[in-house]
Amino acid sequence: MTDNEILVKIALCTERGKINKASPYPPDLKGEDGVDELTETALNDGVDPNAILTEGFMAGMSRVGKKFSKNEVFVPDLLMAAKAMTAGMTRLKPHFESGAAKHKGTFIIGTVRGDLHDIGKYLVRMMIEGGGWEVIDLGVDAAPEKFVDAVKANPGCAVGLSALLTTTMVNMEETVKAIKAISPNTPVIVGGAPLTQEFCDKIGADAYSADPQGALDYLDQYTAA
Ligand code: B1M
Repeated sequence: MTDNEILVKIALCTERGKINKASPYPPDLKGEDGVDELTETALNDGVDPNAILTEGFMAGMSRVGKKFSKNEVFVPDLLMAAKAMTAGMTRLKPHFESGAAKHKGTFIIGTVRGDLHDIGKYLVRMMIEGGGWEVIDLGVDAAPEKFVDAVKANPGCAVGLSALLTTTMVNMEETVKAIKAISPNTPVIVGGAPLTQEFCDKIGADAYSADPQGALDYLDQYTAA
């Protein structure tokens, strides 16, 4: 296989959620190599780790993310793509640590104080990781101080807040204010089922996104500006 052929295959397997050879999903790719084996082969063949990230994982995640935004695929499809990408990322990680592959920047994400929902946050995290960002996940029920400490430790980062409850979305305001008080230029993106653009504007966040792809698009525009 040429470098280009293997990258096209990695992108396809990421998009389709084909984790490894043993994985029975999706049925039409049963018995074929998945992202795990293809990434190992690519690295052994000397394919540039940055190309594996951008032309493999990012290309696949971008396609599935756009389809999800248009309701052409659903949460399980996104979860499988995220799992497949995670398998490949595990193989690529040592190359990031050695400096052979570069991140676009650091994104800190968490579900706000009082809120234990983390499935949506996980999808946003995976999409943004697949978009070439280093992601620090503060987990669920994350207090404003936790975000503030993470922002202090990662100058130049961007932040994402998730909330699923009408009773916890109000905790976003306090978190946004705490972040802006120590770092006014840190972009803060908010999302979660009960949120609206109007609420985002009201609490002084920089962007609202209804889905993971929108959050990634905002981050990419922000870094390009
Ligand atoms: Co909860 N829950 N829950 N729950 N739960 C909801 C949210 C609810 C709508 C159910 C209902 O009543 N119909 C309701 C909220 C009502 C409201 O506030 N208006 C509710 C409630 C009331 C509660 C409890 C209070 C119930 C109780 O104990 N009485 C309790 C609260 C616990 C707490 O958080 N303190 C509770 C508990 C739970 C479980 C623990 C059982 C479980 C969470 C498990 C987990 O996450 N590990 C749970 C679940 C699973 C749900 C539902 C069924 C599904 C949520 C989900 O994962 N959706 C939900 C009802 C429903 O939505 N049908 C419900 C799938 C996920 C992919 O979507 O999270 O919206 P979502 O994320 C989307 C977008 O919103 C966006 O991208 C994602 C992908 O498209 N997005 C972002 C999310 N974050 C983003 C950030 C961004 C950008 C986009 O930028 C940073």
